[in-house]
Amino acid sequence: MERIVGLLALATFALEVDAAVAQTLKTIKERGLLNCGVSQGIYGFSAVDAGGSWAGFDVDFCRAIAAAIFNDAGMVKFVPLSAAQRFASLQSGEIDLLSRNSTWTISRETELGLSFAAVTYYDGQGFLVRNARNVMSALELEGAKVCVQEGTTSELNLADFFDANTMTYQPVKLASIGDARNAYDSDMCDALTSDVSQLYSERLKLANPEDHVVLPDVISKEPLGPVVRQGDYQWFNIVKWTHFAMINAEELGVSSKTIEEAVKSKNPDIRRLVGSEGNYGEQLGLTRDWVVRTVTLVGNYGEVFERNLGADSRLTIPRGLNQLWSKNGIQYAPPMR
Ligand SMILES: N[C@@H](CCC(=O)N[C@@H](CS)C(=O)NCC(=O)O)C(=O)O
Repeated sequence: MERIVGLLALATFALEVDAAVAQTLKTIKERGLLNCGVSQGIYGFSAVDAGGSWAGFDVDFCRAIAAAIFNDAGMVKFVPLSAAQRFASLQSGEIDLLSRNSTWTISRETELGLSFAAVTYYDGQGFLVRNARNVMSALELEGAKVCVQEGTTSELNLADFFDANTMTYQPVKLASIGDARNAYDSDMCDALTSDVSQLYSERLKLANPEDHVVLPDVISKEPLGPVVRQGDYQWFNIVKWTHFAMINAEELGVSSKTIEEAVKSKNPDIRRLVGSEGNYGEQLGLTRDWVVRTVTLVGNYGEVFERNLGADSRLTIPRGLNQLWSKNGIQYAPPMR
């Protein structure tokens, strides 16, 4: 008996703890808006388009979460953040979610009290240089002045790369991506370093993009993904499983164009994904049809990739590592059952 009482007490305690920490979703619902931190302007990831709306891969991830919660992908307040501001903004509660080309590293979890929920984009660091410099590899950058943004993994990897290859360099550290690009464009630096995807995007903004090339060297692993505060497992799961649901949707051929058939499908994997079977959405604190909402209003992973970064965009970045595991990439989602 004592044991049962003990267990009940433990269960009640667990529920109380759950209720105490599972506040993020509740706060967002009460506010009627998701506060989502994005970068200040990286074409393809998060930038304000000609019509004045935020657009991009990271922006669409915020919208996917808003769609799952509100059945309205527009219920997002985008908060543009520099590299140096981004984690403090999440820690202080100014934003609910950080979706801003941020690299998953151990110290960002152990020192900052944050958790990366998924890897939405597998990237690596590279260098952008002028064609006129006539170099084929980053190993030829001895003595170069390199523009880099402060407070990033790029700054740290840059130092490691030159050290490891016993080469000298001069870092030129800038606070914003705009400053870094302008410094490079006005010849203050011989090279600009950042995540390769961002270099492609920055290249488009230079005065003469065709005069610049992204070198083939990739000097680091940059797994980029959404970040939340530690302690709220419900919110962590919503963010993580929204990404997984978008991957699973692509794998199962469920897209914004096929969602109506998917809802009527007899395939058990699709039935569980769209909520015709099982109750995973409600278990997350959402609705049974949360994935239908996300896929209808924003798309599956492949649609979001192609629209913002791939074949349907100005960047035309190949899927590469971000292809599904079943097509030789490494994007892989656990099953939904
Ligand atoms: N993935 C790296 C780099 C991320 C980063 O902030 N890169 C810069 C350089 S392109 C950037 O995105 N800046 C955009 C901004 O400041 O809005 C990290 O997490 O530290």
